[in-house]
Amino acid sequence: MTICALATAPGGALGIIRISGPRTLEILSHIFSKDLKAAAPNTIHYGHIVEYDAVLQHQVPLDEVLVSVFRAPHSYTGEDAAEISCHGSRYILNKVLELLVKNGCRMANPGEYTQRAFLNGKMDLSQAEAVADLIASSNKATHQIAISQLRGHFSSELSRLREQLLKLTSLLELELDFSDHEDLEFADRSELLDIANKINNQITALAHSFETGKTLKEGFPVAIVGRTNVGKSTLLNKLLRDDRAIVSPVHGTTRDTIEDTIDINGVTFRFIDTAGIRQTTDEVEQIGINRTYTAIGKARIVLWIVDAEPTTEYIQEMLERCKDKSLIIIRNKIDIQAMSDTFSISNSRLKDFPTVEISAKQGTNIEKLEQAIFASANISELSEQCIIVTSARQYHSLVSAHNNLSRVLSGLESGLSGDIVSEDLRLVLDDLADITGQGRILTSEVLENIFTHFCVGK
Ligand SMILES: Nc1nc2c(ncn2[C@@H]2O[C@H](COP(=O)(O)OP(=O)(O)OP(=O)(O)O)[C@@H](O)[C@H]2O)c(=O)[nH]1
Ligand SMILES: [Mg+2]
Repeated sequence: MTICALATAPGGALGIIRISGPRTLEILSHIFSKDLKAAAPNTIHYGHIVEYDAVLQHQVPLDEVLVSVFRAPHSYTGEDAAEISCHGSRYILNKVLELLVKNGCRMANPGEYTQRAFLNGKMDLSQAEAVADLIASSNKATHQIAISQLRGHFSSELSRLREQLLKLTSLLELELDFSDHEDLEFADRSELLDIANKINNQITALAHSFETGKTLKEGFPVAIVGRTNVGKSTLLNKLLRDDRAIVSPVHGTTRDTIEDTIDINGVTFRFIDTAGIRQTTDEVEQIGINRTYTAIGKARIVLWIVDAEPTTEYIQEMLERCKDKSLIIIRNKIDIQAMSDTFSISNSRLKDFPTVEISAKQGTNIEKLEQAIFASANISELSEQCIIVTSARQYHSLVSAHNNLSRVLSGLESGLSGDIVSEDLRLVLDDLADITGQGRILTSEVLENIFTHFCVGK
């Protein structure tokens, strides 16, 4: 079936309509001023989209366009395909789509072009998912991950793992083949264990990268916490360069959490301003403070703001709450008060945390703070080759591979017979194959799940 869709967002100066399928050029020829049926691959044709006017009884031009022609298999989908660059008028674009449908096209489903590209072997499933990530990428980090996956770095890593698994399988088979010959030694199981362990480590590392991938997509959560009136909301506004939260000298101004994102060095951080921590009998304020604790729980990085030396009990409480977080201590309001220099020294428990002195109000040292936040996120420079798993589907396959491989490992350790271990090994291979979709029969449900998240036209 030949499909068509608008590939660009409405409202621009130009609009691009994509067509793909065996009848592309024939259908186009009905509505274009030139016959394109014999058009050469990778050529661009200038002309008019025309429609028949029943009153005038002849064809009238609808728009002046450029048509790019691609021939199978050298197109995005692997089929005959074309792109019409029209003027961006909603009327024109709808009309062209209407004409295409009238002449035999069907409107494409979300992601249908990419789905066809996958089915025609132009890319594997992990690359197809990277296409959606690339379109959705909003910062340097997520762009880098998507482009790396699209270029097949993840796929090659998976095929390396597959090779090692096949090696393991053949060593096990060797063991089986010779097990009847009592005078021959079995394949050395410690060597097999060694290989299996290495594969398992690589799979685990890939599965772990999902957490980072998710965080990079959604933004690193950074909670801004401290006592009332220390300048948390002022700092949030400064970081966002926007008057987002109410600032006032009244203690307990912020009741609810307020959050928004900014990019630092191409990575998105999500800042969460919270209610100030203090003893209170106000019921609503207490709910707000409980939310502050929840925000700390969810954060990766905590900015703890102080405008005076904190008490021992307060330090104890905060360190307890921020146990597994990256903690940055911020001394605010340096414009009005030089805090006692002994503050970080006298409290030896705070000595090892990065400390930044700022004036949130005047914007002093905000950039220094941003760099401290970036450093705390501990994102090693994302290289061009970096592999970070961003799809939940891929993550689940990796977890399943890890579980099956764990059974292989314990089977090898406990001296289980080779054919039983091989069974589990086969499951690991299947799990990895699920990620790329290669050599697997995928149900239409699986495919639909992947491609419905795409936009129409991609
Ligand atoms: N001089 C000076 N004043 C500041 C600075 N930062 C904040 N303030 C003032 O301190 C007061 C409290 O600021 P907020 O940002 O509302 O403090 P908060 O921590 O959000 O307070 P709560 O929401 O009540 O917990 C306001 O009057 C701010 O103008 C600073 O760096 N220097
Ligand atoms: Mg506030």
